[in-house]
Parts: sequence; C-alpha cells; structure tokens
Amino acid sequence: MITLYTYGPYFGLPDPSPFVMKAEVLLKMADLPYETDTGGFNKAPKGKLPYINDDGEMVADSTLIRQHIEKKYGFDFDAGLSPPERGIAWAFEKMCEDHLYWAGLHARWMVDENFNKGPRRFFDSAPAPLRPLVVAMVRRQVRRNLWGHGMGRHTMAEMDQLVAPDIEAIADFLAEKPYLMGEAPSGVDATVFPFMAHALCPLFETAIRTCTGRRSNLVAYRNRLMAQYFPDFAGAGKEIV
Ligand SMILES: N[C@@H](CCC(=O)N[C@@H](CS)C(=O)NCC(=O)O)C(=O)O
Repeated sequence: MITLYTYGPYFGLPDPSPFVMKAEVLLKMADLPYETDTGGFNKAPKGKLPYINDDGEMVADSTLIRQHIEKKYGFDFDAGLSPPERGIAWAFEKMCEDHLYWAGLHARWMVDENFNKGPRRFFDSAPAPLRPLVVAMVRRQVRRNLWGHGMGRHTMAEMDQLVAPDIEAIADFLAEKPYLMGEAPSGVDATVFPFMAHALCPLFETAIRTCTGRRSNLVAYRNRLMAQYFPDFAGAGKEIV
C-alpha cells in the first residue's frame, strides 16, 4: 500500500500545496490504491511535502514520485504522446513548478492580507505564546527561499508581469481541448490542473487570479478536472474568480 503524505485540505482546496495535489492526481491517474497521512511533515526526508512510502520505499518529490510510478508499476503517464509532445508537456509542467509557483508563493506569504487569511492558519495548532515567533521564523525562511530563487528580488508588479505570460501560454495552448495535450489526460495535467486550481483560489486577491479568471477555458478546465479528480471540492469557489 502506498501512503501519500499531505497537508490536508485548506482554503477550499484538496491541499494547500499544488505539488501534493499533483502527486495525488498521479496516483489517481495510475489507478493505484493509496492512503493519505497528514502527519508526515516533521519526518519529511527533504523537509517538504509531498513524499510517499511505497511498501517501505520512501520517494520524496512529486516528479520523483511520477518516475517511481512509471518504473515500478509500468504506467506511462504520457502514453499516446509523440516525443515532441512529451517535450512540450514537460516544459509546461516545469514552467508551473519552477516559475509560476514562486510568484504565487510570494502573493500568499508576503502580502499580509493574503497571509493572514491563508498560510497563517497553518500555525493555529502551535502553542499560543510561541506562535508569533514561529510564524515570523517560517515567514523569514520563505522570504529567503524567494530571494534564493530570484523571484523574490522583483517588485510585485514585475513578478506579475513575469508570470502573466505563463498563464496566457497555458490558456492559448489548451484552447478548447479538454486536456492540455488533447482528448485524454496526460502527466502534465497532474501539474497544470493543481496550479490553475491554486491560481483561481477565491480566498486570495492576486493578479495571477485575475489573469487566470479572464481566460474562461482555464476556469472550465479547473472545474472539469476538479470534478474528475476531487469531486468533493468541485463546488468550492467555482463561481468566484
Ligand atoms: N519539488 C518539490 C516541491 C515541493 C514543495 O515545494 N513543497 C512545499 C509546499 S508547496 C513544501 O512542503 N514546503 C515546505 C518547506 O519548504 O518548508 C516537489 O515537486 O515535490
């Protein structure tokens, strides 16, 4: 049995991490039985979620989880795609994970109004006297990570300017297709769908949300894939973009 370590639902989403949602969609796509466990963060092999325990084998990182499933279970997430299509799919996936992600992270953690409604809730179970200290410490670490990546060195306006083309590229490429690469789901949908669901999360006021909400095909894609992979969350926030 596979155990997927998650944060659990927050903000009307199946998970506050798009990478955790991705890992869960991959398990669903491959039709593998799994259970989720929200108690694994402190033991995370790389200090991040998601990771899985597959019969004693620990795999930490959503892409390594994908490659593990492909290798161990012989499931090809990109079956039916040509080599150039596989390349395009990979590039879209990494654009979301290594570019768009950082602007979204900044909008949630560094903008007080969003932070107070969102990530601050992660610390509700910390002992009250220590809570402000823990919050400040973790927030400082997120700021350092944003700086290290480079996205955090830009102004908000510059960040928005940098990632708006990511959204437009996804919307233009998706066009009226049901899934990013065509008529059937493929590996890239396991990433792009969670990122669109996060971008559209109605709790947070962000330029990314405005930009994504303007593209009706992205909203429809989010709604369609949420209904398919996380039906319990399909209604939440659907009407507000
Ligand atoms: N490359 C990793 C990224 C995972 C990741 O960044 N997870 C974040 C949540 S979105 C995390 O657990 N961060 C905790 C931390 O940095 O302390 C993957 O694909 O799994």
